[in-house]
Amino acid sequence: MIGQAAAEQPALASQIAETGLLAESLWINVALAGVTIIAIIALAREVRTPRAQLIIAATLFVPVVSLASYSALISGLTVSLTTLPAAHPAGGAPVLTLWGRYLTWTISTPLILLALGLLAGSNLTKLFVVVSADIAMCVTGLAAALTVSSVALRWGWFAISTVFFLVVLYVLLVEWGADAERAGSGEIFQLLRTLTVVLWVGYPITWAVGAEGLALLGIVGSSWAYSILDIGAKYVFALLLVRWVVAHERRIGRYTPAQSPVTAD
Ligand code: RET
Repeated sequence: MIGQAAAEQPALASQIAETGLLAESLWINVALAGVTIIAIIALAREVRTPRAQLIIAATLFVPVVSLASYSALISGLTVSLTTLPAAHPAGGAPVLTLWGRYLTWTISTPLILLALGLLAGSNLTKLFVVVSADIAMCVTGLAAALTVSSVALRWGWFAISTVFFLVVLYVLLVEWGADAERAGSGEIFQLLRTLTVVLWVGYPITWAVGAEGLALLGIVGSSWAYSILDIGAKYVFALLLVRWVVAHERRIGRYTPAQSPVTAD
């Protein structure tokens, strides 16, 4: 089994390299993740306040994870040939599934939310809930992509993942907005939240219309859609956030996380 997997890896890597424009959709992210890492380090080199450093560290690991994720896809490591159920629009024959994306989102998206939550001055409870819901969203999204027993079960996983996504959206839109106003980071938080919400909604849409779902987009189209969303949701997001934190380091140092009201029991 292991021997077979090892033998498949070079074949999968060459299939990616030889499928028109697929490899390019991956390499562009390797390059941009690299540029973003260097830019963050250069921008943040003088930051000394621990809270600002923490926000920047969380943000820095977003392109770091992305670089690893895209390299794993290009290597053929986190890619499989999957035979989807016959009832699926792309069913019957083996198709390339880039499932590594869903796997690595379980690491990169919590980092994005950690940075946003710290920026908003969130309390630990909300941070815990949002990160847990987010990880659950990614893991059930991975299950949706890898389930081949029936098309209905694939969409069932998609629906479960969407419920977790709604929890994430609720905290972002309702809870953290108010926290950020109190913390004095309202303006940048609104901007990053809008960017995040608009782009993140694009991921389930891409899943639904892309190769995993209705197959209106093929493998290459789906991969480009995710890659373009990633450029905004990770690199543009990270650079905007770090630039603001560097310019407002002292204000961030004065934050105290919002406390839940203490009630006597
Ligand atoms: C899936 C399919 C199942 C339903 C939902 C999804 C949502 C995915 C999201 C991904 C965000 C990814 C980011 C990655 C950056 O590294 C799993 C596509 C709701 C919101 C921002």
